[in-house]
Amino acid sequence: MKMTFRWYGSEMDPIPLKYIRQIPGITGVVTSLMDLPAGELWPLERLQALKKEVTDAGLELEVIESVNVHEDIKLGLPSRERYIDNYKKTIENLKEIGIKVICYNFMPVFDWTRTSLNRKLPDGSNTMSYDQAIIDKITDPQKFADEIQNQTGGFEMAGWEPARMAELKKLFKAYEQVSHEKLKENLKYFLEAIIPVCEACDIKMAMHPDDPPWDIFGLPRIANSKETFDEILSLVDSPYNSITLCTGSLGSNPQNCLPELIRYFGRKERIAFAHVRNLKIEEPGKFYESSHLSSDGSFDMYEIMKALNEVGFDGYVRPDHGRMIWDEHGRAGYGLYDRALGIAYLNGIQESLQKQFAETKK
Ligand code: DNO
Repeated sequence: MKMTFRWYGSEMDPIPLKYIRQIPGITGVVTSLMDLPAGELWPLERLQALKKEVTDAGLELEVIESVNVHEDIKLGLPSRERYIDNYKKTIENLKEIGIKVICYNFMPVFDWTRTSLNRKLPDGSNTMSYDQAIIDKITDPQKFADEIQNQTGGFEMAGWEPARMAELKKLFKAYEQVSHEKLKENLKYFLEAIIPVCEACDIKMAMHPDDPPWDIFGLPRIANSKETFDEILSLVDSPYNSITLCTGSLGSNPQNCLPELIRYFGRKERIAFAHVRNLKIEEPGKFYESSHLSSDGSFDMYEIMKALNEVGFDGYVRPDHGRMIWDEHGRAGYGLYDRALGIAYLNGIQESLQKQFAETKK
């Protein structure tokens, strides 16, 4: 497996590539052109410049997170054709710079959602948290979105693009016509159009699960369990239609057994990318993002890494949401320090697992 780190680009991320290069075991970064609204064609010249910047820093660039899907595609509007066309051309351009995996999601309106970006933990660190009871009381999603954006410390939330956030009312109205079934049909339509291009370009689409893994604000969500992902993979049965196995997203529903999901989809060779992080479930529907350490959260990180090794996972992995520690000022969940600690910890588990596997083979 290749250990990577999410980076938002030199304009949008306070962490310089040279710092990332110094994290032990790192091979590359996962990034995107964050300033481009969903649905735009990604110009080849910009991608070439990005590639050069990353490789000049001694890092690889093989994964994009994310090429966001325009809402009209998810809504199944006639205007989707234009955006699908742009998506296909973007895939072709990404091939030119050696991209192997595109992480994306199909969540209506909101990407990942938290109810606080600044919850103080007893050790003095700050973290993000989620409480369904707070969401259930919200009558004005626009007000909620504004409040969350006020907590970002001046950074744009990934996946909460300003263009999308400015249209919340209109989008909520439009989704009144979209059931879970309809959303699935719209995903099938999208995948049927783009997967042949991915096959030709040798780029895997890796769908990110819903975060949290259930419906919110009455909007339909369709990617959050073994059954739903089984269905998604069968919509277009190609190895290029694959999964980003995000432990934090899937695992916040305790009914999702993470090692089991990894074994199940890993054996089918349909996991292209893994986001490995921990969180602490406080009660059903309520959790906060802990450090990566097993004993700090609700997941057994050893078992997660073991399952990845057992299925011979050779894709990309990255640590995920870190806490804000050591007075760092950065993007919620995406500071340098705690994610680097996460990598060091995952590397430690990985080294011991590999030695154990080698021993048993002797
Ligand atoms: C949050 C991220 C998501 C993810 C997208 C993929 O921290 O994991 O924003 O990048 O859902 O499209």
